[in-house]
Amino acid sequence: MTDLLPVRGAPGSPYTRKMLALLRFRRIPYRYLQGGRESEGMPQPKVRLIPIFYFRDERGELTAEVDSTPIIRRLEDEYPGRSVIPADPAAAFLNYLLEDYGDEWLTKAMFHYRWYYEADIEMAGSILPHYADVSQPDEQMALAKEAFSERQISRLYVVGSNDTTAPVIEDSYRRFLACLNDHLKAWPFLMGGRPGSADFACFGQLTQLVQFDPTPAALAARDFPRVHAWVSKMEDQCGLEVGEDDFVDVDELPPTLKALLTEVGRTYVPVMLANARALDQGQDRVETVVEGKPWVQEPFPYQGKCLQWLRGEYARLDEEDRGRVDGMLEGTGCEALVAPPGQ
Ligand SMILES: N[C@@H](CCC(=O)N[C@@H](CS)C(=O)NCC(=O)O)C(=O)O
Repeated sequence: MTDLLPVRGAPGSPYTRKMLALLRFRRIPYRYLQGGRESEGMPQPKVRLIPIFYFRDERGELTAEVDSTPIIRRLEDEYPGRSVIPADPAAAFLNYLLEDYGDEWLTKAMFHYRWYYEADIEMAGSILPHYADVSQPDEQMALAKEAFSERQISRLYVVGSNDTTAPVIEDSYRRFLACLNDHLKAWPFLMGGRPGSADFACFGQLTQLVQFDPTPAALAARDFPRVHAWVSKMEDQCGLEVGEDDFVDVDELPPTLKALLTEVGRTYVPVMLANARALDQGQDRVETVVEGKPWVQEPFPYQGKCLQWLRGEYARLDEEDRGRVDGMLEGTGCEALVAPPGQ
């Protein structure tokens, strides 16, 4: 039997969709486990999140790993070819930053819309519990709907969705769609002529925002049909043939990517920095201003780590590539992410 890579996930999980589309593009043969029965006997990961990847360790035992960003880098080492990380270190930094923006900022819009508005709560609560097993009786599903919705709504605070931040999140979702729409007029992917991991990260969140949850999906279908089509096409890019030079050239950065970085600088940057400050100072509240509007949330330790990892990527660049990255970030607001402390 071919050695299929087992992956556990669910269709309503943006990170699952990120990774399945990436596996398809990379032509890595996998076995998709949906629900408990299919993954019986599999080891448990340290943190209970999906998607879960089951890799073999050096003794041939299965180990359960979560967290898509490092898993993507491991897949690059274990399965050569059709890379989603540009070979040019400066382009790889851009890709890393936009991947983190997708994973850590766009997910705020995803979680917010799903569990904030009545129509979206109703739809997600009714459908998502069926993904574990579609044959469960209706009565059981009605109970699951209640429990699942209550649990998710009670966790809105984790991503920082609340009455104060709702306008910031919603304005930024719209502006992101506009930026992506403009970029797609000239390029098939965020990273140029072939997709990078950043494309898959943004795609994953958009599978839910653009294709599932009624409030953000209606907005996208009405105003951004091009983005809607892009999301559908991204799902399976296994037929795309790619060349080494197809990633975007950061020394000739398309203005649409500069505009997207400027959008990242407006929202993700101040919130990631304020979160890191609150964590450093042991405060129990993150407070900042985004686009002239207040932002308040509880500190999010995982996103503090994300910022450290991003800074690690920057620190690893040699002097010349760091200069190229600095040139790319100049004037976007993203410089602050990697500025030396105290600046
Ligand atoms: N940083 C992780 C995030 C994964 C994540 O947040 N997964 C969500 C579903 S999309 C989850 O498992 N949440 C906990 C739960 O549903 O119980 C990654 O990139 O894989």
